[in-house]
Amino acid sequence: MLSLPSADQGLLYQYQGSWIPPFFIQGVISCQNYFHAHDTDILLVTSPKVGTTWLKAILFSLLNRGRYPNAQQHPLLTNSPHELVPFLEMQLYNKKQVPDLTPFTSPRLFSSHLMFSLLPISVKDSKCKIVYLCRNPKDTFVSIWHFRNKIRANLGKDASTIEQDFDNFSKGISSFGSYWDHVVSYWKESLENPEKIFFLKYEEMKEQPTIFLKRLAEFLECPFSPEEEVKGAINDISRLCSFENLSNLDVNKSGKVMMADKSTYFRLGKVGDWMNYLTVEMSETLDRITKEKFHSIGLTI
Ligand code: PAP
Repeated sequence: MLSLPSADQGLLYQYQGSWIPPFFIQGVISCQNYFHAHDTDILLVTSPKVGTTWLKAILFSLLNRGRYPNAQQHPLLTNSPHELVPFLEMQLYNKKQVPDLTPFTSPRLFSSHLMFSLLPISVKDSKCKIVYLCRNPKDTFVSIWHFRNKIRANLGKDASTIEQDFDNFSKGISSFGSYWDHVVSYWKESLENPEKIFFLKYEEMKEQPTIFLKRLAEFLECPFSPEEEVKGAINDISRLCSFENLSNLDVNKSGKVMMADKSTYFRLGKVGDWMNYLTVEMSETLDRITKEKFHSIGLTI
């Protein structure tokens, strides 16, 4: 690993064209070597801080809706979404080179922060479906900055200024990124292979959760029946997984998951908080890069 180029004071290493935190590199390599996707698997892919925790809760609820008719006994009331839908490279394959996946029943639901080019070959070769979530780069960056400062505080380190972190992010140096290459890699694949990759935007999901929940269920081949719709099943899932509900559950207020306090995965959950943090110049820089990277391929965020 020491031979890999590093950045951000050794907090990121360049591996196969992506920036990976050193404590997850072994997990990335093991998952690339040993994870065998099933045709029925579902993989949620995101770059960090775009709403992964939210989509994990939504996908788990959607796929298991027949199993938990009693809302009082729903697993999300007693488990973090990250415990119910683990990351391949940061949780399962980071703990063990070949983890036991037998407890996961079909359809198995996992998640990953890996860029498309870094995914295990079997994910691409199988009929396994991918749900990709992206978020506008400004809110994503602000969320990353807050999260990293929480982690720094836990480690007894000084907070870093927004300017320091902005410089790296805008140069493409961010966990599992660059942010833009990550989004572009899945956007292009989703255009070529819409049956395999469903491309979702945080902002759209936030504005019309029930519409996108319905589309997600259709993509995953478990559409809501007319009876379910009448009973309000879509709204029930939307409410269960809302920021207000999940962030107020005791299970998400204490304890740790993936080295961070569970509460740090729930900060504000809003669109447009970047306006409270970025200067005009920073905002213009991100707009310019985003335009350069996204507009020619028809992607607007
Ligand atoms: P991860 O990549 O480390 O798993 P992720 O869940 O993607 O983190 O990002 C956390 C962001 O999602 C936070 O955004 P913020 O800092 O701008 O507030 C968090 O608040 C937001 N988030 C978590 N749960 C929800 C939810 N249920 N609805 C909307 N946003 C949410």
